[in-house]
Amino acid sequence: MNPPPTRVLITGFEPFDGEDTNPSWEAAHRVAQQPPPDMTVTAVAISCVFGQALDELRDAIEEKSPELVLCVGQAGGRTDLTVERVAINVDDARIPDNAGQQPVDEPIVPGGPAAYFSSLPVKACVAAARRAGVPASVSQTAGTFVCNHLFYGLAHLISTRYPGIRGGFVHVPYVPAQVTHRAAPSMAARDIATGLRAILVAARENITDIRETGGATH
Ligand code: PCA
Repeated sequence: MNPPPTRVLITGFEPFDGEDTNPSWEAAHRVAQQPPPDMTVTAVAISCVFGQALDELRDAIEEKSPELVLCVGQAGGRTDLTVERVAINVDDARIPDNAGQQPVDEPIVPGGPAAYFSSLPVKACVAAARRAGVPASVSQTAGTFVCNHLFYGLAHLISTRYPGIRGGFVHVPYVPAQVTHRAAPSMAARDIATGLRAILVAARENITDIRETGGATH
């Protein structure tokens, strides 16, 4: 008998910073509609609001009992899918969130660890996206806005309440419709979704990471 399908929660964000769309949600939605083989994927849209984003994530985890969680966010200006290595315990917002909050140098979890590493095999995820024909790389920083906030909150939940879950974060470029009037890199939502599917499969199949360079000199 086949094992039951892997339960996956994928999240994307609502638009922020005056944009009409958020590629992370466009792609997450596509992955849920056409999941990889042997996975059931639920997509949840997360508010771009400090605090509230974590409440929504916790509710979704409680409701869906996922085994794998992949949170996705827009990183406008990046050229490829970037699998985040580390989440840090600080909110430092360059722009207000969608509720007008703009925290500066505040801990996400007071007294919590300075940082958490992704519990996904980041190198294997990058390699899998590349094999699927989608540009990807490791990122050493998820920033200090709501995406890092959500990633840190996810890692803290896993560490303190859900040790059986593995989860991580991927930043994605703009979609073409967002850059028709400016010189910035973009990637079609269909291609982003293809990369995310490959990342999910790699995350399920690789409990330990592969050894491959993915570092940066700066
Ligand atoms: N990107 C922002 C927050 C929401 C999103 O999609 C970030 O990188 O923090």
